Amino acid sequence: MRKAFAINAVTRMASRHFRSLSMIPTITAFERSPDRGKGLARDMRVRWALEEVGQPYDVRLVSFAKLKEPAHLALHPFGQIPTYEEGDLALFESGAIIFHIAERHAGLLPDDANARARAIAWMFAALNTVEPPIFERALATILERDQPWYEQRLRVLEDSIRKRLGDLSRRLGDADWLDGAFSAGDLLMVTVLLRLKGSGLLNEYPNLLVYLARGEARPAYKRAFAAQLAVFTAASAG
Ligand SMILES: N[C@@H](CCC(=O)N[C@@H](CS)C(=O)NCC(=O)O)C(=O)O
Repeated sequence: MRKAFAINAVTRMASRHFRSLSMIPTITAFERSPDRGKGLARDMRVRWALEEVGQPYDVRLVSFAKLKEPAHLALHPFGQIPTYEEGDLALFESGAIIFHIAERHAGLLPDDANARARAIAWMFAALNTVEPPIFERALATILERDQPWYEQRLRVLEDSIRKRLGDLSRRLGDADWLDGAFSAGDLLMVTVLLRLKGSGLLNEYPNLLVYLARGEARPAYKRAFAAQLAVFTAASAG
């Protein structure tokens, strides 16, 4: 009985492994990214994760109108990108997608259980603690620029961002990555910080500037960036 169970478990593991090797996942991305190819849309982080682990992928481009149609809403309840389809699995939320990729492939999460748990904590920290004020600021600069409260709101948001950046900068110190080797936590943190490029806010934290540049210098990042930029360039030419 016990032997049969073990064989079944091995068969399941082998079939999972084979599926993950043989199936090309499809992700969704904007047909025309509002960031004009700067790599800020969240498909970029998924592309980067897939490039890091060497997993080929297909991309289905989606218009803003299509995002809110039933076919896409069946994949993504909030009508957004990115989504991820792999065989009979459909996922939404960039963090969940990257976690899934990191679980299936080597290279984005350490093998040691405690180090792995800490890397996952950094994934949550990037998305849950650092990204919100940065994203709110980006939205405010687009949607609230003409409002009488704009300057005050910007100041409040930038104070929150500085607090997060100061803490992050202190923790990073002169290390290359947040906790040992590069992980999915760094991948997400770098993509979150990218939105601050050009804001001047990162200039106050030289080690974060270097950290960001270190992320952007990774070959997998460059391939992902070029792929998403190619979509924007083709859409602009057409
Ligand atoms: N928390 C989600 C956010 C997804 C999200 O905000 N996607 C944006 C593009 S980066 C989008 O699809 N916006 C269009 C919309 O919300 O209508 C994730 O990390 O995947």
